Amino acid sequence: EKDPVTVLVTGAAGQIGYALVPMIARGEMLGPDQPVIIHMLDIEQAAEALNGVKMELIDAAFPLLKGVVATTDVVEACSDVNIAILVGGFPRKEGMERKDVMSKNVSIYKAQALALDQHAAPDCKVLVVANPANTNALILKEFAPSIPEKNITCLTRLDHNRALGQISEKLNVHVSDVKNVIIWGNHSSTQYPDANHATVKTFTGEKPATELVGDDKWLKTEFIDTVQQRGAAIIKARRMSSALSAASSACDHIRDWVLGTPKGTWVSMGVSSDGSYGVPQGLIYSFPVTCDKGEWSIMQGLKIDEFSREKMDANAKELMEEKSLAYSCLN
Ligand code: NAX
Repeated sequence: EKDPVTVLVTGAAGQIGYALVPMIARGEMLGPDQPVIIHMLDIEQAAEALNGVKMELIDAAFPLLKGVVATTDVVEACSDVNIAILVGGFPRKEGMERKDVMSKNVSIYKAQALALDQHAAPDCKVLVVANPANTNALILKEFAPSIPEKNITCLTRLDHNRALGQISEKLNVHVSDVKNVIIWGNHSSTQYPDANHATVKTFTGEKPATELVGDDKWLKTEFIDTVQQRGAAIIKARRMSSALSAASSACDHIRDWVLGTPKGTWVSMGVSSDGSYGVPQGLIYSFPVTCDKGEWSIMQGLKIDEFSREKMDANAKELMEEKSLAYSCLN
C-alpha cells in the first residue's frame, strides 16, 4: 500500500468544504489506490460545525481515509501537508467596500502563507479556491518564499468545466468529447472563456468547435457571458453559491496536476506567469496548461487574434489593479 498523502482543506466547515472532503476521502482527487490523511481548518466560530464534519467523515468509514484532523489552529492544520486546498476566506457582504474585503483576505492569506512556509512539506502543492482567488494566491506566494513559485496555483477549472459544458449543450454532444477550451486571466466576471482552439470528437475524427458551432456571434457573446455569469446564475437559482461543481473542479485541478493531463489535452489553471502571451511576469493568471510528473507547463504557440488579445489584456490590467489594492492593504 502507498504511504498516505496529507491534504489540508481550509474553510472545511463551509459549503464547498462539505462537498469536497468526501470526494478526497473517496479517492476522487488522488486516485482509488492513494490513502489520504485530511486536515481541516476553520475559524473558532465554526469549530463545532467543523467537528460535525469530522464525525461524518468517521461515520462514512472511507477505506482510503487514514486520519482526520479538525482544528482552528493554523500551525496544526498546515503541519506536514503535501497538498493544501484553501477554500476559507472572508466573503464580500452587502455594503462592504472592495478594499475592506481585500484587506481581510490579505491578512488571512498572509497568515496562512507564513504557516505553510514554516510547517508544510517542502514540495507542498497549493490550490487557492477562495476569492479573490488569483490575488489570494499572489499574496500567498509573496509570504511563503520556501514554497516553489510553481507550486502555488488558483482555481479556474470550474470556469473551464463550465465552458466545456456550454459547448456540449450547444452541440448536443457528450461533455467528455469536448476539450481544449481556455479560461484566460482572472477568476472574476472579466475572465475570458475562449473556444477558438477547442475541439470535439466526432465519428470522423476531431473537429474544431468553432466549425461545428458555426456561429461566431454566439461564441463571442452568449457563450462568453454565460460562462462569466454562471456563478451568479447558480446563486440566483439555489440562493447559495456553487458548491458541488466547485468541489469537483478542485479535485480535477489537483488530479490532473499530480497525475498528468491526457495526451493532446490541456486544462486551465491560475499559475504564476512567466511572461507567456505577453502576460506580466509573476501575476497569477489563468492559462492553458498541460501537466506531467507533477508539473504544469503553459501551452505555447497558440494563435491569439485581436478579439482575444483585447480580452486577455483587460484581465492582466484588472489583476494588476487587484495586486496594487492588495499591496496597499499590507502594512
Ligand atoms: P462558505 O462561507 O460556505 O465557507 C467558507 C468557510 O471558510 C466558512 O466555514 C468560514 O468559517 C471559513 N473561514 C473564514 N475565514 C477563515 C480562515 N481565516 N481560516 C479558515 N477558514 C476560514 O463559502 P463557500 O461557498 O464554501 O466558498 C468558499 C470560497 O470559495 C469563497 O471565497 C468563494 O467566493 C470561493 N469560490 C471560488 C470559486 C472558484 O472557482 N475559484 C467558485 C466557488 C466559490 O464561489
